[in-house]
Amino acid sequence: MKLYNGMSSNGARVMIYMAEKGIEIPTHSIDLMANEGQTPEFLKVNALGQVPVLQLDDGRYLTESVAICRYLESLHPSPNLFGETPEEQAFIEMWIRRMELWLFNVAGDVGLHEIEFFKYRVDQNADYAAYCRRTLVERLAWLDGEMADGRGFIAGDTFTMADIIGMTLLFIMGFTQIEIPATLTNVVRWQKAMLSRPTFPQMPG
Ligand SMILES: N[C@@H](CCC(=O)N[C@@H](CS)C(=O)NCC(=O)O)C(=O)O
Repeated sequence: MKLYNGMSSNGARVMIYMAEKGIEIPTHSIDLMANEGQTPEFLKVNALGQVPVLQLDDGRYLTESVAICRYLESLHPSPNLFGETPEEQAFIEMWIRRMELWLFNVAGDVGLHEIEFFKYRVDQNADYAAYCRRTLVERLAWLDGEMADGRGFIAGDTFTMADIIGMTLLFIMGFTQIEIPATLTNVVRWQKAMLSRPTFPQMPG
């Protein structure tokens, strides 16, 4: 297997996942800041020009960070990060989707619509970016209510893939300088725990 990866929030999901599991895979680094994702050579790997991509031993290219982690989980089931029982798996899946679709994507859109580098990726819209900033804080307040039962992690009492999505959410919030309001004490407690994990990605530079 070979991993194509680069410094990015979605790429970080796979890096954190592998570090948490102690998995090592030869990695081909793609310099996204130098637009290496758009070279004809890399577009043959992923026509969307995005990382991460896992090349399987039969040559096929598997994209999508969560699909890659799920595949690695089936090869390396322990420690378990996607749940064991049908109920654990279903609730972790629920939280993976909530963290990604409800929180991470809106935070990602702040970056896409505000950061100069992305101006060739989307038609940047400052009003939409401001809406995403407000919406993210409202949704973090929702998450705080969900976590008011005192759980240590997003999906319950153990660290799972849903926390990894959350770590990459915190990572992009660092880039876009969005702070969690101190009143959201449950989310702040979880944030502190995530930031202190040795696998939390370092900001570049
Ligand atoms: N849904 C995909 C998203 C992948 C994605 O958006 N990757 C971004 C980095 S976070 C990328 O490679 N962008 C390349 C570019 O904009 O040049 C996943 O979860 O892997």
